Amino acid sequence: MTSRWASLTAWALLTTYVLCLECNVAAFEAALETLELEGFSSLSVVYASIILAGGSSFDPSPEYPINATNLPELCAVKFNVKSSETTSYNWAVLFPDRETWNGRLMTTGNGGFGGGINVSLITFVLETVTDCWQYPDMGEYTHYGFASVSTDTGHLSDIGDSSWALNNPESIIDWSYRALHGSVTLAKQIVPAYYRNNETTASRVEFSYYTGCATGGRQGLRSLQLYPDDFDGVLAGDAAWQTTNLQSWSTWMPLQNYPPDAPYHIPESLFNSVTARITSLCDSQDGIVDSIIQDSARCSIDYASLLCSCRTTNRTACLTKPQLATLKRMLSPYTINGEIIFPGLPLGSDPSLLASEGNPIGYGYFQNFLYNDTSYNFTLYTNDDYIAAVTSDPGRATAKDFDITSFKEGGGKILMYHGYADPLIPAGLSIQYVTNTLSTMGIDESQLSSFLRLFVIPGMGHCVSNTPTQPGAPWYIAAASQIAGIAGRLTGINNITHSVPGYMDARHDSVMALVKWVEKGVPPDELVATKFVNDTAPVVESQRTVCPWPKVARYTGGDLKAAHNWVCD
Ligand SMILES: *[C@@H]1O[C@H](CO)[C@@H](O)[C@H](O)[C@H]1NC(C)=O
Ligand SMILES: *[C@@H]1O[C@H](CO)[C@@H](O)[C@H](O)[C@H]1NC(C)=O
Ligand SMILES: *[C@@H]1O[C@H](CO)[C@@H](O)[C@H](O)[C@H]1NC(C)=O
Ligand SMILES: *[C@@H]1O[C@H](CO)[C@@H](O)[C@H](O)[C@H]1NC(C)=O
Ligand SMILES: *[C@@H]1O[C@H](CO)[C@@H](O)[C@H](O)[C@H]1NC(C)=O
Ligand SMILES: *[C@@H]1O[C@H](CO)[C@@H](O)[C@H](O)[C@H]1NC(C)=O
Ligand SMILES: *[C@@H]1O[C@H](CO)[C@@H](O)[C@H](O)[C@H]1NC(C)=O
Ligand SMILES: *[C@@H]1O[C@H](CO)[C@@H](O)[C@H](O)[C@H]1NC(C)=O
Ligand SMILES: [Ca+2]
Repeated sequence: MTSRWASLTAWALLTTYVLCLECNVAAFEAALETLELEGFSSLSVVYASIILAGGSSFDPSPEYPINATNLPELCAVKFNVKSSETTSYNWAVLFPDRETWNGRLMTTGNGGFGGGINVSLITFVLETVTDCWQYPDMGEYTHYGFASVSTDTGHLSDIGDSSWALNNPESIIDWSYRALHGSVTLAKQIVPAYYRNNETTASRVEFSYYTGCATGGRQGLRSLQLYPDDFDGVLAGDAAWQTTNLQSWSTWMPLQNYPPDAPYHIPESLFNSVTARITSLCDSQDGIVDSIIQDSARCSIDYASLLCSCRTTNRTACLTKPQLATLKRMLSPYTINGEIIFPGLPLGSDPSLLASEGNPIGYGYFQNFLYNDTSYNFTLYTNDDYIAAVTSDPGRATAKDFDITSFKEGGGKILMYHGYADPLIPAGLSIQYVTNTLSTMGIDESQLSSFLRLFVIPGMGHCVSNTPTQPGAPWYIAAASQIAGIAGRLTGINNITHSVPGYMDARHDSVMALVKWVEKGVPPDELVATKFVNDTAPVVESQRTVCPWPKVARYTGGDLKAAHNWVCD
């Protein structure tokens, strides 16, 4: 009773005295005093500042490696929350100005083991994987009118770097779910306080959304399992939801191709050219020769045709018998005693990134999350390590509480998508999430679900591009991190800010599709993926309808590059 009174008094005081929250540290500190923020013993304001229209980058603590640019006028605030005796996390909000705010919250996630409200570029082997564009992504969402939120999940690191987790179970919990949940819980109270004025005393966040890819996808799915009230809608891409099994498989993969002088070893360039050959074998099986594999699951190849023979003149795209066995293992599910532990990479995905000795994303988990032993590496991996991972599941990171009845009954919607040629997380993992969820909840899988839909996007790689061997594949749906792939951010070519330039609607923009589903009850029966010329907006090269699993887009004739010539079957 007392605390309820205190709370009511606090709200009244806030209404009376904090008529219009200024964008500075002192004002936010004063506002926090008046809010009753139970369970947040130590919460401080790190930074608060106005950014003028057209402005960029704002976080000096530490300076952010790539700036969010072309921002609308907004107030940028960063907070720090103590999460245990030994740990804390940072989180930030970008508040668009009062006239622009759409009444909604958009929270964005992270990538890999990354933290630091950081953009991370991870370079291993010869390829660069971009992931976790928090500040640029947060900036993007303010252009829609969202107040946008993200957290560093309690540490600074690149996506391949898990050294922060060593001997540090509290930080693992922050990374798993605690920092995200805390950030959203606080944002739901602080955001309305910021926008309140003397005419509107009761404004609140009307809808709360989430978008993230890879680890970001896991964060979204885990969050709605543990905290069904945090979000009304979740957009989860290439979701790394099955942490224990994914990390085991990611450690097992390079071991299959090790050591480099073994007869069964496949060098990276050979993986690339063999993937190109497999792609051309599958391409026509969907009826259209367009360098895009429309449905890998329905492609079958004669592996023997990849073997080098005495008649093979081009030795750069054929395999020896032992190499062929390696390739087959990598594209098949990982099994232990006949039980499927993890789906294989679909035909058309290039295993070389994971097959590399330089791949840190698997064994780092065993070093730092599981064993506190930095001498562990992938060459030591055995199936017992998988058992150990599943038994302890550090931080309860694995999103395996499939019964999400309370999220569903609260009206929550989940829009998943997955690159069919993602080389780091097989598309089958998202399919498995859907089938596990629907079967756990007793929902007929043959029906398109009323609250959970998955779009598998042909030819798309990991989160932000098509795979190089399917160069024309339309992949862009304005989902998490994707703007980086079309906006010339790395080169500064143009000033694209958000959504699908020229096509800002719920058919082309997955964020808008999710909002429409949640708020209007209209589910996405199809989306349109876009490919821009040189992956630089706004000139469109082609567009294609993508469909909710298990439907697949079928060509009906006419211009291959026009979405209306593809229908969901
Ligand atoms: C980001 O912006 C800040 C402030 O304008 C500037 O000092 C910094 O050099 C920029 N960083 C990059 C990577 O462009
Ligand atoms: C971003 O990640 C890099 C690489 O791990 C790290 O050195 C840097 O401190 C991080 N920056 C921020 C702002 O988090
Ligand atoms: C790793 O270190 C932490 C902190 O010292 C400890 O709580 C945890 O039990 C350790 N894990 C193992 C497997 O030794
Ligand atoms: C608050 O009310 C006063 C008097 O009605 C008005 O002049 C002022 O603009 C209002 N302030 C805000 C922030 O709405
Ligand atoms: C051999 O195959 C590779 C990979 O498919 C291809 O790039 C290359 O052009 C081929 N070389 C010749 C001489 O055909
Ligand atoms: C892996 O660890 C073993 C045992 O510590 C060591 O002998 C080996 O050189 C390491 N291999 C790699 C590739 O790091
Ligand atoms: C964005 O770029 C376009 C074309 O380069 C230019 O016309 C426009 O003025 C730019 N807008 C801003 C806000 O810089
Ligand atoms: C695409 O890139 C090529 C080669 O760099 C260039 O010649 C062409 O003008 C670009 N097209 C567009 C639409 O930007
Ligand atoms: Ca095709």
